[in-house]
Amino acid sequence: MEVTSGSLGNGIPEAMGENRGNIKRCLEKYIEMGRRVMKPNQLMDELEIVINDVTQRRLVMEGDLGKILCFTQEAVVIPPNVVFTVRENPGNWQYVKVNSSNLSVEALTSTQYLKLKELIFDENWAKDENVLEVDFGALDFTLPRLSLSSSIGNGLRFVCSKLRDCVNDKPQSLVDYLLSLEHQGEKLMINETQNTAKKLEMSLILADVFLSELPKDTPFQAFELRFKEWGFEKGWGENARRVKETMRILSEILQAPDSVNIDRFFARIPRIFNVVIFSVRGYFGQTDVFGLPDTGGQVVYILDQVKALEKELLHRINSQGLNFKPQILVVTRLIPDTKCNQEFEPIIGTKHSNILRIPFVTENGILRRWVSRFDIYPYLERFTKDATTKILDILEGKPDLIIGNYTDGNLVASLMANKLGITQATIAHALEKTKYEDSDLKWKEFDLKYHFSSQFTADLISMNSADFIIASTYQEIAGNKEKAGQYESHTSFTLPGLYRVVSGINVFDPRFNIVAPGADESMYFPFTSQDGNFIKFYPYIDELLYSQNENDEHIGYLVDKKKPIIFSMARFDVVKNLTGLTEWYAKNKRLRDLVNLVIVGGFFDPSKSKDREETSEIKKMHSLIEKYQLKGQFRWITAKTVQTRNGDFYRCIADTRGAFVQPAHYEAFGLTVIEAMSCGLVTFATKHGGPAEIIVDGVSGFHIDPSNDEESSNKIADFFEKCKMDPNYWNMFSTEGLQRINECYTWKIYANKVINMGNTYSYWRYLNKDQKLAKQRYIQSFYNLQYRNLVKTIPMLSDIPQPPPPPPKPLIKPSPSKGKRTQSRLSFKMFGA
Ligand code: UDP
Ligand code: LCN
Repeated sequence: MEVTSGSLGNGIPEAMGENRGNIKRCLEKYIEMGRRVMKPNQLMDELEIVINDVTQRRLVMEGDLGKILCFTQEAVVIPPNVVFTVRENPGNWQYVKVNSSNLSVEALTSTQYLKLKELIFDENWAKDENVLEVDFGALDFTLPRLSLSSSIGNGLRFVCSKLRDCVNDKPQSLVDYLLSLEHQGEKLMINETQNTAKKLEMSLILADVFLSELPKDTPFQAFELRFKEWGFEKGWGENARRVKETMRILSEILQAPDSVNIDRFFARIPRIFNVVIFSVRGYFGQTDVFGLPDTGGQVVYILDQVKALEKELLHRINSQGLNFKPQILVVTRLIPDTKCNQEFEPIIGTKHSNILRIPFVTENGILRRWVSRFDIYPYLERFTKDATTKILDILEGKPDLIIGNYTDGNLVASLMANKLGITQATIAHALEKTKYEDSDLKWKEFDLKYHFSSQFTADLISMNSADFIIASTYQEIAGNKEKAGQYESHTSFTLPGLYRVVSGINVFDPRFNIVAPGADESMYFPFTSQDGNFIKFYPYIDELLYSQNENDEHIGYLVDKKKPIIFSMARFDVVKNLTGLTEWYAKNKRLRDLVNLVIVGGFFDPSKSKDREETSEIKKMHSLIEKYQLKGQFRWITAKTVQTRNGDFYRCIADTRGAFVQPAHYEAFGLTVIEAMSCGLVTFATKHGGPAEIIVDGVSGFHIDPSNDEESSNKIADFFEKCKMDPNYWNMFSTEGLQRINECYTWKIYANKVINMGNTYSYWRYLNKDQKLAKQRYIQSFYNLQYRNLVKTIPMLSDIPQPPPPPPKPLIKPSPSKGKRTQSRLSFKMFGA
C-alpha cells in the first residue's frame, strides 16, 4: 500500500456517500477527546462504537481507512487531524495524516510525524526549531542496504555479495588487507613479496602446481621455508591439501570474484585469536548466581558461547596450520563480598578462557555495593578505562574482536573498540525500550526510577558503533507482521524535551545478523539418553518433586504421582508470568484433573527480596495457593541458582510425559524453551517474542497467548486429553521439538557463524574506514555532549558507612618496583593462565 496525497473514501463509488459519512464520524470520534496517542485496539474499539452496523463496518474496513487501520501501529490525534503510522511489512513505515473535516490525506515524513506527536507531551519544545535531532542515517547513506523485509538479519550473505563487487573493482584492497594480517608480531598469509594483485594471482598459480605434486597430507612446515621465499606466510592450512584448497579459492576470487567463494575464503583466514566479551551487569559467575537480580539467561548464554567459540577457534587455528592459543576474556564487574569477588577465574570446560572482574571505582575508592542495571551508567566510563588497561596487559596486545552484551556491556565494548580501532559486535539480549509502553514519550516520568534517557542514549551509541549486530531471532530485529521489532522501535522515536531521533537504526542495515544460541549439549540432552548423570540425581529430583513434606526448598505437594507434570522455571519477574500460569491452572478444572503443576523460581519469604516485582510475585503466589486450594496438585520449588541439575529436571518431567510451559507476557528469546526442547520435553511457550520463532506452532510444540488465559489453559488441556487417547501423540511433538533444536539452535552453528562474521566484517570495516571514522566522530560528539550529561543525573552510590573493614586481601600481588601495567600482568601469571 503506497500512500499518496488525496482523499479517503473514494475507493467504493457505489457506497461513497454513506461510506464517507461513516469514515468522517469515525475520525470525529477519534478527535473528540483532543490530543492523544491511540493504540490499534483503541482505534478499532472506537470504530465499532461509531459504526455498529456490521455491514457498514465491513464496507469501511474494505475501503481506504480500513486498509490504513489494518496496518496501523499507533495514531496521533492532533485535531482536526489524525496521523496513522502504517506498517505494512516489517521495517516499512509510512505516516498518513488524515483531516477529519474534509478527509484529505497527506503523507508525512517520520520527522514531521514525531513533531506532531511531541505536541502532546511538550508543546513548547516541539515548536522549537532548534531542538536536537539525532540522525545516524545521515552519515552512512552511501552504504548499501538490504531491500526486502524477508532478508532482514541476513547481513553476512549480503555483505559477501557486495564484497564481490568491491574485489572486482579494486582487487588491490584485498591484497592490502591480507598484507595487514598478523598475530603476535608474526605475519600471516602473505608478505611484501606479494604486494600486488597481479603478482599474487601469478604466484598462486605457481604454488598450485607445486602443491599438486606433493602428497596431500604433507605438513605445511615441510614447505614453509620455500613458501616464505615466494611471499607466502603460514595460515593457509595445516597440510598441502588444505593450503591448495585455500589458495584455489583465492585464485578464483582474484580471477572472477563470486560471493560463495568470498564467503568460503573469509571463513578460512586467520584473523581472530583473542576475543573480549563484556557483560557488566548482574552477578557474573559460574555457580550460585542464576536467578539473582539482573542475572538471567545472558550469563548462561555467555558461558556457553565462550565454550563454543573457543572450540571453534581451536579447530580453525589447527586447520590453518598455526599453533597459537586463542584467548577469550569475559570482562565483568568485581563485586566485593559476593560470589563475584575473584579477579580472575578460569571458565570451566575451557582451556584458554577466563573471567576477568574489574571493580566499580568512585571517588571514594572501590564500590562494594550491588548496583542495579538501571543505575549502572555513571560507573561505566571509569570501568572501561580500568578494564582496557588490564585487558591489554593480559592479552599482551589488542584483542581481535570485542563483543558487548546488554546496554551496559555494549556501551563499554563501543568505548573500548573505538579507542583502539577493534572490530566490535553487540548483543542486545533484550532492549528495555519495548518492554515499557511509551517509555520514550514518557521518559521524564520513568527517568527517576529507570534512567531510560541514559539507557536509550547508550543503546543508540552502541548499535551505531557496532561493526555487526548479533540477534537471536528475526523478531528481535524487525518483529513480525503485527508488531514492530525491538531494534525497529529505535528507527525513529522521540524523547520530548531531550532529543528527537529521526534516524536511530535501520533494520535493513547489513550489520544485522540472526544467530540463535543453543543449549549446552552436555547438560541438555534427550530424556531417552542413557546418561549416568540422570540416574545419579534422580533421587534428589524425586524428593524435590514428590516428597509430601514442605521445607525451605519446596512447598505444596503432589498426591497423584501418575499424572504428567506441567512445569515452568524462570526468574520471579512479573513479565515471566509464573503466577499467571498458576492461575490458569487453578481455574481450569479439566487441566487440574489431567496434570500436576510444578513451578521453579523465586523464594518463599517476600521480606527477603530486594526487588519490588519479585516481592509482589511471591505474595501473589502464596495467595493463589490459598485461594484455589492448590496443595495436592501443585509444587513450588525455590530458584535453582546452581544450574547443573536443570537438565535432569527437564528430563524428569519428560519422563512423566509432561510439558514445559513458558507463559511470559514477553520473552526476548527464551533459553529455557530450547533447554526443555533439547531434553525432548514437549513445550508450550508464549507467542510474544522469541519463542514464537523457536517453536513452529502445532509442529514442534505450541504457542500460547499470555493475554488469553482460558484459550491457553484449554490448549494445554486439549493436548493432554489427546495424549491420553493416543500415547504416540506426545512422542510426535517431543521428536519434532528435538529436530527443530538440532537444525537451528546449536552452539556449533552459532560459533561458526560468529567467527565468520568477525572475519568478514573486519574486512568490510577496513574497506569503509573513512565512513566509519566519520560516524565515530558523530557518535563521539553524541557521547560527550549528551550521554555524559545524562549520566550525571544518576546518583552514584556510596557504601553504607561501616566500621573500617580489615585490609582487603590484595587481588593483585603488589610489586613496588613496577608500574601498574606490569602489576596486572604479574597477577595474570600468578593465576596460572
Ligand atoms: N535458570 C536457572 N534457575 C532458575 C531460573 C532460571 O538456572 O531458577 C536458568 C535457566 O535454565 C536458563 C536461564 O536461567 O538457562 C534463563 O534464561 P531465559 O533466557 O529463559 O530468561 P532470562 O532470565 O534471561 O530472562
Ligand atoms: C535475556 C532475555 O530476556 C532472554 O529472553 C534471553 O533468552 C536471554 O537474555 C539470553 O539472550
